Amino acid sequence: MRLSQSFVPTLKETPADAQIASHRLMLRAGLVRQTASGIYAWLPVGFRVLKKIEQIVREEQDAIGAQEMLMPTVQSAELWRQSGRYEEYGKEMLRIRDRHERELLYGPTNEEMITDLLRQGVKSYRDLPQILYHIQWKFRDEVRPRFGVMRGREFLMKDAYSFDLDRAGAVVSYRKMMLAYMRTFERMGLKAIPMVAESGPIGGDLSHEFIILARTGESQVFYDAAFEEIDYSPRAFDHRSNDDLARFFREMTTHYAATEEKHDPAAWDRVSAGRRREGRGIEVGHIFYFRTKYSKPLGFTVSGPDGRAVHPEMGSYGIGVSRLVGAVIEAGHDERGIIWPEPVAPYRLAVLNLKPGDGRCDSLCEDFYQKLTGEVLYDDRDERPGVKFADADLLGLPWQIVVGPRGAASGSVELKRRATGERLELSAEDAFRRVT
Ligand code: P5A
Repeated sequence: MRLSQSFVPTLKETPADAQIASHRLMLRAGLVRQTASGIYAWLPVGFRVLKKIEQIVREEQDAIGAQEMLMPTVQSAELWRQSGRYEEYGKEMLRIRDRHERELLYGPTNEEMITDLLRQGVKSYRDLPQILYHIQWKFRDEVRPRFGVMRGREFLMKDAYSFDLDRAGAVVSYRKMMLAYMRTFERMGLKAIPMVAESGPIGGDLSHEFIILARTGESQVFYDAAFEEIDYSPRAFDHRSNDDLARFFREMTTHYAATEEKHDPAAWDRVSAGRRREGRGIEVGHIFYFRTKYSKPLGFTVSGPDGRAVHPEMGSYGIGVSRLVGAVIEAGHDERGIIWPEPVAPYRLAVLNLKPGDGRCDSLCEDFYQKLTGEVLYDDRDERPGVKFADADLLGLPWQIVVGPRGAASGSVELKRRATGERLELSAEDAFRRVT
């Protein structure tokens, strides 16, 4: 992308109303703009990051056999009356009336809708298990939307739903999903820790929150250093073998980890002093096993092996896709700007042309741009070098290639690694080799 022809409205000043680093940086780097309280437009660079995160989430869901689909944002109140949540959800639900005075709502989650859809097509235990997911916008009328996209009113969620014949099956689905979550967050360069959670308005009897560590996180967390050592790569755990899944689940749940609400000082005392870790965290995912909480009131049954009707056992599994953009920035930035982990960076490298119009500079830059199209943000603007350096650090792409007239005359460029600040003077060919 050529910066001279793009809409990347960076800001020099720090926006006054943004309280945390990720919010400030997302506004300053031109990733998002607020259009109404807690509602954001994703500008081109921010949108690319959102899509990259979404794609990693999708690949890890597909890897455990979850099936992607898409449910609408607007739902009818009907099903929510049947589950009893229409009243229960309270003011957080955005209620809408259509021209015929029918009650609709902008979905805060989709348990009712997915249960209704499967009820219409799944009749026998042989059709189970099923895991379905979609990546769709949600609306929750939060009392105090804040921290930018981290607590928005409209936000993008990956929500998956599992249906099993019995408790044993549901537990397998739950464990598969937990393993998929660990891999998902790791691929984004994040260390996530599953913590036993309250299940809140989703309900249920088994629930974990996934917390990533960041200094500015909303909740205080306590955990055993053992989490830093667990290897949950496909090499270590196979998601198809029940033994592997059980072993993985044991590893993830026998070590102590808790948010401040659930913190148990007596259990904490039993973690050896050298292994105790404290920090602050951001909730990026939340999974629930709630048995027949929705299949029962919505009248969803399948015929079991003995011919009797059974309500499928369900779980639901959420990842805050748009929140993750903020969370990744909270976990990786410095005073100059964002430091993207490679897998979610909007582009792999920035090419800074310090003297557009200079024949050698232009041709070296064009060369990089042509060879790596799609992965290059090319700063070809007619701006001072200082502005380009500042914007490149602010935008935080993993690599910068700086092309100035002096080096260009002899075919050399400067390669900078954003994360470390390390710079190297190299021939254009060597620089190209290093970034690819
Ligand atoms: C699980 C999937 C659910 O809604 N139903 C379907 C279950 N869980 S949850 O914990 O309430 O939300 C899942 C994840 O969504 C993110 N999230 C938000 N992100 C941005 N702004 C918000 N206001 C917001 N609320 C929830 C979180 O990452 C949460 O873990």
